[in-house]
Amino acid sequence: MEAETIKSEVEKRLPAGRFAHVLRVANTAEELARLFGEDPARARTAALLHDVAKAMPKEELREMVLSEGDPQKVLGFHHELWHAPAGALIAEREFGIADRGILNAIRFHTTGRAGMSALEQIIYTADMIEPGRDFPGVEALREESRKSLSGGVAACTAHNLCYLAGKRAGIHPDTLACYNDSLH
Ligand code: DGI
Ligand code: FE
Ligand code: FE
Ligand code: FE
Repeated sequence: MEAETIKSEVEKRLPAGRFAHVLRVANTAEELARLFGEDPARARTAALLHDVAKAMPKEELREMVLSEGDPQKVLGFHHELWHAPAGALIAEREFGIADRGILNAIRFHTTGRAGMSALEQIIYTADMIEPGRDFPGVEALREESRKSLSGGVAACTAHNLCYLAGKRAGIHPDTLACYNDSLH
């Protein structure tokens, strides 16, 4: 599927505000890919699809995740986490994406994980630093992310962990593993 076709198919599945976020993530991901010598086209495709499942009803997301047996065990955590593995499945089954690297970038964009590939790091950070994000501290995350991919992930994952602990949210093992892995 061409990038333009993916874009218009994703647009049909998302409210306008969420689709605008997706386009900003796509531009940011392409920019980071160029900066760090990664393939901008793969970054764009992964970014366009990263939130493709975001507007699906909770019960549909649950069914989708259960269809692969919940290997990452996300269903025991907040339903905000479910759209990431569900999105990877939709990208594969409905958009015909066969590139495992792209599928994993979608799958792990919310939690991150230990040992992320460059593409996974690009999507994880682009999602946090896209120009529409305006939470306190985002400017420091932008600076770190443009210096190095691993530094960007380290800054973003530390920020996430504090944010989640601050509201007493359950921390997924991949979120924790991403943070610990970022320390060395
Ligand atoms: O889909 P987006 O809003 O663009 O961003 P996202 O998919 O990165 O994150 C969605 C939400 O998931 C965000 O509010 C942070 C939250 N989140 C990330 N890791 C964890 C988490 N929530 C819980 N409870 N536990 C986690 O480990
Ligand atoms: Fe997301
Ligand atoms: Fe994210
Ligand atoms: Fe997103």
